[in-house]
Amino acid sequence: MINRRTFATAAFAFGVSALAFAMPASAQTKWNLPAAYPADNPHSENLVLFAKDVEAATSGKLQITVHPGASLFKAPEIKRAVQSGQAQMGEVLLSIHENEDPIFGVDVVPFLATSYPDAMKLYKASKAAIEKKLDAQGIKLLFMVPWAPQGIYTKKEINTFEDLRGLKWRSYNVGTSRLGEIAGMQSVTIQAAELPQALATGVVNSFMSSGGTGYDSKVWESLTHFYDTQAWIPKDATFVNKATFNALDKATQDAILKAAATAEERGWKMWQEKAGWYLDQLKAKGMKVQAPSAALASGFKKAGEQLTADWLKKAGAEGQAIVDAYKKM
Ligand code: PCA
Repeated sequence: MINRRTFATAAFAFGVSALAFAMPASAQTKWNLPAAYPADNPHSENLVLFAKDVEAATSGKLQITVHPGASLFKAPEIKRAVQSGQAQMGEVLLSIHENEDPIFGVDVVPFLATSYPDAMKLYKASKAAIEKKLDAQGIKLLFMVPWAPQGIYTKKEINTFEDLRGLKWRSYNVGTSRLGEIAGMQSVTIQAAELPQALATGVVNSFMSSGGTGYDSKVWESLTHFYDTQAWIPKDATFVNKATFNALDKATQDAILKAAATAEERGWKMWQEKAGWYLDQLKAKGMKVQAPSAALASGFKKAGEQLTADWLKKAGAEGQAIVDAYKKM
């Protein structure tokens, strides 16, 4: 005999599935895209344009809401949220996941690719491997967009690598935290969304990043110097849950892939155009923006060699093959 409760549950389930079947083919699908960086950062602006392109190409059938500033998920949680289907799409710096797989940190190997043309070559040399790793995690890579070359922010003049010793250093991935260790700094991992507060409260007094994140964090309110070391150009990845993507009809899949290709091209352009502007803004706010001294540059190069050796050891033959392919390009 069916008791009341079972019956009610079954009736409810039937009601829901009947409703699902009754949905017209033109029904809207709404997706969330948690993103890690502020709304007025080029990464987020590019994602909003991407979402608009998808919406237009699907005649409004697929609506993607971008949640910038790590407002829906914190930066280190975005990838897992997409992997587990809590969010359909996501965007974050890929190298914050280097601890899962060294290949995710290929673009933060120091001084390997420090100009945009070289960063693009390295991307081409590494893309297939990155796609494969993400695919094995149930994630489909859509596109990758760079930041600007990374430099060092401090609150005092730094003339040699040794001058960094003892500073309270903010790191954002394996490489920056290892760099802090090598330089004898007190390193603490803080993602960009929490950086303004960490600076304001004096939890950190130095970090490595782009002009973009310095600007986003109003760095001039706490720090005074920026050394343009151009150590590497890290990239953000935008990705989608693989099963969710595969369940879409072909036309919608194609619309996403086309918008992704457009967003990738646009994102690279946006950053190349804005990288210099960010440094000008830092100067306008009174910061000393300068090239590193020869002694700082050479000390930094040496630390970079150590980081490169660390990475090659972890990344093994697969990492070496990417570096070799890149160098041949
Ligand atoms: N900004 C991000 C990652 C690299 C960058 O330029 C950050 O500092 O967290």
